Amino acid sequence: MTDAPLPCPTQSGIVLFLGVPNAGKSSLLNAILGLKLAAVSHKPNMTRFCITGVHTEGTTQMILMDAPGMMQSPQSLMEKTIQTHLKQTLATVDVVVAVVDVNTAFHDRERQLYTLLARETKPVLLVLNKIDTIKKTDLLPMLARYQQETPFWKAIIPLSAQKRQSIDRLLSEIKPCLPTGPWLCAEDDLSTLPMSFLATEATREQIYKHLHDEVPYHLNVTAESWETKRDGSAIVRQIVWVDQDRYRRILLGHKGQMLKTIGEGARQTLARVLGHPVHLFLTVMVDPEWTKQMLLTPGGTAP
Ligand SMILES: Nc1nc2c(ncn2[C@@H]2O[C@H](COP(=O)(O)OP(=O)(O)OP(=O)(O)O)[C@@H](O)[C@H]2O)c(=O)[nH]1
Ligand SMILES: [Mg+2]
Repeated sequence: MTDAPLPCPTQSGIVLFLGVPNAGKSSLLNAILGLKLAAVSHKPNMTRFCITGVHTEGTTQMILMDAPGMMQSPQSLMEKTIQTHLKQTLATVDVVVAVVDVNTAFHDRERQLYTLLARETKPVLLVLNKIDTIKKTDLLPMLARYQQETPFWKAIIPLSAQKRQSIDRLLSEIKPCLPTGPWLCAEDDLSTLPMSFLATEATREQIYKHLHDEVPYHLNVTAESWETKRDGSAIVRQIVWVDQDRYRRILLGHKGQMLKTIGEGARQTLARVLGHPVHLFLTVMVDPEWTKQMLLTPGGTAP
């Protein structure tokens, strides 16, 4: 009689990407998933809620959480709420990946991150992102300085999220840190968040891309309805909330052309992620209280 082989144990866990605004956390999530799930912008504070992505490979499943950027001194009620939620999230995850832009590696605003993580008992990894922007000879002294000044990292991984360099190395360093246990999601799940919410992020990304710096911070996008047609396409309706009528006019643009451009960009992103055609309809509404509504209904659901 031969013994049947033991079933291969599965591993699964929650991995949090933490870093200051603009470090490249959302780009890293997208690079691992191989698709554009999280909104990316050159303007800081793009991400307002933790965006999750599910990466399943072999026997391992990682729930990746792309967090809002850590702020030294949050000002508004919205910023303060986001930062409190961020610290609460840190307590619930299995692994922390600190994401740092190599160009700002030892700036003051990064220090709060190192101080916070030095106290952490769970595995903490350091990603040095955007290595495509510096000379290789500048990297070695930086690595040495990290090892000397902040010796608590389980591993330091220099990579480029944008160029998708060394992403496999990061995944292989995360894997041994994950607990053994059943998967938390189905094998083909993309995210733990509803697609209707992720779709609002695609629209917000396009608004950040096309409009003047001032406007994006004065708006929110919420999901209104999502209808799947028999031919597999989706009819998606969203509302863009602004707090003043002048922002509504900027969003609409001349003869509604700006809103049309924004909608077309978001529609294309969504169609790529979903793998089927999308018809996206955007409405702009004015509500001076939209930030309060957003805090009451986090996750971007319609107020
Ligand atoms: N050159 C280069 N640029 C990158 C890389 N990764 C991200 N970026 C750029 O850095 C900017 C910020 O990227 P995001 O991914 O939005 O950064 P984030 O950390 O999620 O920012 P917040 O959500 O605001 O906290 C964008 O313009 C990205 O294209 C990289 O590896 N190389
Ligand atoms: Mg982000």
